[in-house]
Amino acid sequence: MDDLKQSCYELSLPVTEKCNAISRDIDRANGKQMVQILRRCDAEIFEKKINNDSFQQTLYSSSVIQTMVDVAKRVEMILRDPEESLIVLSGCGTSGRIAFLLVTSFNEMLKAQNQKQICLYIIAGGDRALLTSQEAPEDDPALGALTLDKVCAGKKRVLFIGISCGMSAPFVAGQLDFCLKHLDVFTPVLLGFNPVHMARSEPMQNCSFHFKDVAERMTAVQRQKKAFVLNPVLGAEAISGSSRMKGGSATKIILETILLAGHEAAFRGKITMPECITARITTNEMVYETTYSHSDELAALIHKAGESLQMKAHVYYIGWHTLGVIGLTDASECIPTYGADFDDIRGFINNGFSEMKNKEGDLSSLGPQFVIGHKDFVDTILPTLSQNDMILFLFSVNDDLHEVTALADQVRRRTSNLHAIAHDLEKLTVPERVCNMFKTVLHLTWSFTSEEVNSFVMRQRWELSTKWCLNAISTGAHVLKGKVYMNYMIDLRVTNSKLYRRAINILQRFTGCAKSECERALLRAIYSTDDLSEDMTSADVWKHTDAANRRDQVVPTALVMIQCGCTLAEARHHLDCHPVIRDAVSACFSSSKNKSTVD
Ligand code: S6P
Repeated sequence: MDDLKQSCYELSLPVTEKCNAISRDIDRANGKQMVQILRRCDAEIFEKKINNDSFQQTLYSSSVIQTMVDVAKRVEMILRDPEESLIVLSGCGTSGRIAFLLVTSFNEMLKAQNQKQICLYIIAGGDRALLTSQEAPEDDPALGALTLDKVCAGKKRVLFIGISCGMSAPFVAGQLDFCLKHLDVFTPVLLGFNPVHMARSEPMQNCSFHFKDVAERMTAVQRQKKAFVLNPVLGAEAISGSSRMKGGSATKIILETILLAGHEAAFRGKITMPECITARITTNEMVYETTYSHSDELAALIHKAGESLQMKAHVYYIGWHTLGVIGLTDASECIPTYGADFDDIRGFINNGFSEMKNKEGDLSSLGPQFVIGHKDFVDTILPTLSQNDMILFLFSVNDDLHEVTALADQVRRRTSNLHAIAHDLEKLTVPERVCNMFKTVLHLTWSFTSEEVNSFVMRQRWELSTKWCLNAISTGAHVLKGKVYMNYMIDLRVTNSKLYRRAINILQRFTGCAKSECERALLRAIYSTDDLSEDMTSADVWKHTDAANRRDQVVPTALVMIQCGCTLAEARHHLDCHPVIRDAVSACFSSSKNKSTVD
């Protein structure tokens, strides 16, 4: 694509789908360079201006901080008068998983103080989506509204926070629309990371409105403080569209800040001021600094995980308490993001589901993806563990270190490929004999005020830091495996309408062809034919994504077909000859370049 065409094309994309110039060459980077690239991309979360554009509001913008203050005041109101009230956090994929983590932690905090647990999470696809990829329910606005209606039945006051990083999920749009129709009960909040005019404007399943419509209606109602849109811009993701990274981190930072501020106001009489919100964000910025200051160890862990995946072996995260949840979340995201198998990167948590405290309880009967306890790891994985498998322990000094050492001991009897991310405190460090059990230890020592020690705040920072590390490790490992071309995950699974659009965008981006041509090639790959029937071309997106769910490599196949002007069979043959996607795409571009030179 020539430069002008390319920049017009980029401009047309919402920020969350754009290609980040910082990570453009991430596919050629080694572990150390990758850490630096990710560090710079994550720094954008806290930047005052993105791309020197002073019109875009960012996390520290006064308008964003003020909206956070306003929403925190709603939290305070509900905490002061919890009878018949609820705070609901809802989202799809990673956004739903972060909602789950925040809600369970916040409820724990309320319980510890003998307060009513008034927080609830909704994740599209139900609790199974906490551990596996359930992308299709994301497309259903009616399901979103229905689920919300059900959980709020009989409530008089509900603060609803709908999270959609890309401001695109129909499931969340349906819920916000429902709230807007019942403003007597609901105060809706939209959390996302695009300007409102970039919210998605495609039609939704059986629906008369689209996401952008809802976002605009929300903005209009915001003037009367009956609804709130929280949408700072964070810059593009390091892997284009992968909102589990910056989007997920910023969701955690923003909502924890709001919930805690509301809590402090309700129970400690601390009036929520913009300065307290800003100070909390700055603390998270320090977590970012501290985490990335361990770049050598992080690079070593990326390298190790990459080696394991390259050898078709596995990476296992063994986490304690909420660090276990962070591990499970990161692992489950590799399935939709990188088309990974569920056991390529897998997470385990102490005490399994009883530690998760999810709504639907023990899901282990649903299949091997739902087997998540340390004991399950010992029973099912440990006996077959090989030296190529990487094991990564995630714990803090507050966890049961006897348990940590006992399990590490068991693992060491089978492999030395054992590493750890360990958090401790200046005044309470993880003993050296524990650290010595691991080959690489990313050892983070934190300084907390005496008020913060043993508080939820401390745990939240460890979680965020661990999230940054694991995102870097799993992203880096898949890049090293050759799953990424430039900073695009080309071999994405086209399992919902957002991913269908992204697939067409990627094809346009790399071939420079018209949208219609790219869509035809994509459909040929999805329906596995060179001759598309009328039925196929006229079907709606949901039919396409349903069919695409059962096919492998649809986007690479379409790309090769367009680029080389070849048949489906020829394209598949080309991909079979190059098992590494990055090499397949490079080879296809160089062969088509040579061909056009000869022509
Ligand atoms: C993204 C992740 C997805 C998203 C989900 C919701 O890295 O794989 O599961 O979280 O699609 O996206 P959004 O934009 O509505 O938060």
